[in-house]
Amino acid sequence: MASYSQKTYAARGREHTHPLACELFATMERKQSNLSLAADVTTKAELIALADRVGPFICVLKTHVDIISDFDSDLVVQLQALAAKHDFLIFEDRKFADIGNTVKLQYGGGIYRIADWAHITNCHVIPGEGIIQGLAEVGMPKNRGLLLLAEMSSKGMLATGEYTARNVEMAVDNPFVIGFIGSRRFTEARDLITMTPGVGLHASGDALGQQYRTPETIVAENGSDIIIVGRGIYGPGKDPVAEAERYRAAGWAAYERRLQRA
Ligand code: 6AU
Repeated sequence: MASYSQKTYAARGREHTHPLACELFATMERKQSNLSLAADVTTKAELIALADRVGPFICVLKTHVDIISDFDSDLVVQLQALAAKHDFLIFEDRKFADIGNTVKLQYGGGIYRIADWAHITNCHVIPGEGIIQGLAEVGMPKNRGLLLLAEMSSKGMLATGEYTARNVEMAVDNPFVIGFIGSRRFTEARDLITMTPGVGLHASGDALGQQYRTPETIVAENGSDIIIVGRGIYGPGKDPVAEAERYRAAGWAAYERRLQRA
């Protein structure tokens, strides 16, 4: 059987069993975009302005709501309006890491009420499978999806070997999991989506251990599905609209090259 990474996003969207994954693939195809913006800005106004400008070029807006100094429920309303206006999904990069009972409370409640508005979130499986079960109890009824952090992009990261392999086993077994954060396609057991951070066309890293690879390496060679780009788009001196279109085009061209190789 051909690898899922050799099929079109459109075909994968038609065949997927998770409605959110179907929606994501359909969005990618409609917008010809496998680009997710990592919007690591620290005020409500900056986040809304950036999402509005870059929205036309992305399939997923990735947020860290706990870095927003003036977070309030109106931000969520505005982000949802922008998601509808520009046709993208929202991924809150919460990286849950506690026992099932605690993450249920963190995901569904608190100030942020993440499960009410984020289509996608992610977790570390360091506590064992209970974390996925806890998150699924809150997220499944709302048609949300979960990504497991099978690998990380930073220098010296510890998610390797057996740990990564256990992530893959847990993902295959749980219908709430739609994919991974990692650098490559991990399994053909079912169609799990890989989203890859640490993508940059120019820089090789930052002063705090981040490491960058190109869309060509990640999508065309490694078989990952979505590139996550932050400072490459909105960093100092950058024009976010021009950079977003550059990364969208580079990500999509790498996907088309991958299909040609199939
Ligand atoms: O492009 P950057 O370096 O400005 O931003 C990368 C974004 C940040 C990180 O929190 C996130 O990607 N990230 C993640 C995610 C998405 O879970 C995992 C990882 O291993 N490395 C990483 O940078 O918002």
